[in-house]
Amino acid sequence: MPPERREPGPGGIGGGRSRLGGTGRRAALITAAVAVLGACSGSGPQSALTPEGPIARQIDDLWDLVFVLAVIVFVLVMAVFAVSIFRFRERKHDTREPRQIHGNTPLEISWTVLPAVLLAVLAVPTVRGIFEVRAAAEGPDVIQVNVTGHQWWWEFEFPDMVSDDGRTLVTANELHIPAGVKVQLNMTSRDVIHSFWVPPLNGKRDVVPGRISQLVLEADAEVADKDFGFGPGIIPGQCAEFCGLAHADMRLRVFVQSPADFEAWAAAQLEPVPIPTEGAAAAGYETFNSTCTTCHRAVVADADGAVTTLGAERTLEVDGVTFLDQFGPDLTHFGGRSTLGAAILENSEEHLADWIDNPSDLKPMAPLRNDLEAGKVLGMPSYGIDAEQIAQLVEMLEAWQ
Ligand code: HEC
Ligand SMILES: [Cu+2]
Repeated sequence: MPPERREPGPGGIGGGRSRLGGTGRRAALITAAVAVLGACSGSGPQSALTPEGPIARQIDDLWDLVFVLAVIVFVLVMAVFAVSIFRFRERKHDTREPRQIHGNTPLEISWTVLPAVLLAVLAVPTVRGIFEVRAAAEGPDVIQVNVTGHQWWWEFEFPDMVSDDGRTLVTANELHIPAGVKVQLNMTSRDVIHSFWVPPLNGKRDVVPGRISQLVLEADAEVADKDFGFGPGIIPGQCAEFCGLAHADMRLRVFVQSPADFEAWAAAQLEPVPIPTEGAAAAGYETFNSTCTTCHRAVVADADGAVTTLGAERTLEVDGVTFLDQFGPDLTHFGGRSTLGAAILENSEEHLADWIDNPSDLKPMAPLRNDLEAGKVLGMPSYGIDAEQIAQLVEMLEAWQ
């Protein structure tokens, strides 16, 4: 009995004129063009494919290897596929039934064994890479940084950089590191799971409440002078784990500096800032003390050099390590930072005034749900401060370089 042959229906596969009308075809074309042209955009500053340090380079090299092998497999399989489609296509007037084949042992063995061998070969550098990339940094030169993830900003403390009077170096959202040196991040979260990611320096690592996760950053020596579009040595990064309302605005910047510049930066950060004694800034200081230090910390010195730390020092303990757990970013040297609101805005007087007026206008936050007693902070509230007081605060904060 001759096998039943089905005529291709209209619009079915091989149906000659497809149902894709002009619009559908145009949409398909545009989609394809966007996908293809997207590849021409060059790599942005947050690309893992442009590594700027040895650890990221190792990840990228592995990616290259997998990519090349995958392309070879893809091309081979597609070539066989295309040949089969062409050679065994349906021909007009040829209604013979094709030869029916059941099983081909050599073929089946080879398409089982070859991929297995390929995967085994790839497993060697992959597994080795996982261990090497995860390894904690060791040695006397390693710089330790304790990182606390907050909804929606980053708190950094350098536990080994201590002032004469015993204060550690504390900052937020902008992490300075020396080029060519391993920096060990010990990270935890005070609320939900975040993920620390600076693609050109290492892979991403989840930042989990109640746990310490580690990540080593290392930048090449020449990165300190390289400009990625934000100034020399400045590399953007961001939270890579959805963590609520302002997740997309939980960014950070890494400032890669020459070791000498880094030392100078660290020394300056450990210095207190002066308590303003006259003019608008002095009035700003009053407001700061009455309204802002509930959440923000600042290390100040009076004219005689007596140092005070404003704001409650809140900490949190994880596996024997003490992490900072302030309600808001440390503002001691805020004027010297280049960004505002977890690296979402340039730090300018206008932006700062707008921020103090109503932070939620600039960043989606939920301060109405704050419950400080329960330790819950979901953003900075608007305090209805008048324009003059805002100007005073701006003057004071921007002078705190
Ligand atoms: C209820 C706690 C709270 C109070 C009070 C508070 N803030 Fe904030 N502030 C925050 C939080 C939380 C952030 C971080 C927001 C973010 O980026 O997600 C912040 C961020 C900031 C920043 C940006 C810091 C940076 O590095 O990006 C500045 C500047 C600032 N606050 C100034 C003030 C001033 C001035 C006052 C007093 C008028 C004040 N804050 C009062 C909670 C508070
Ligand atoms: Cu986050």
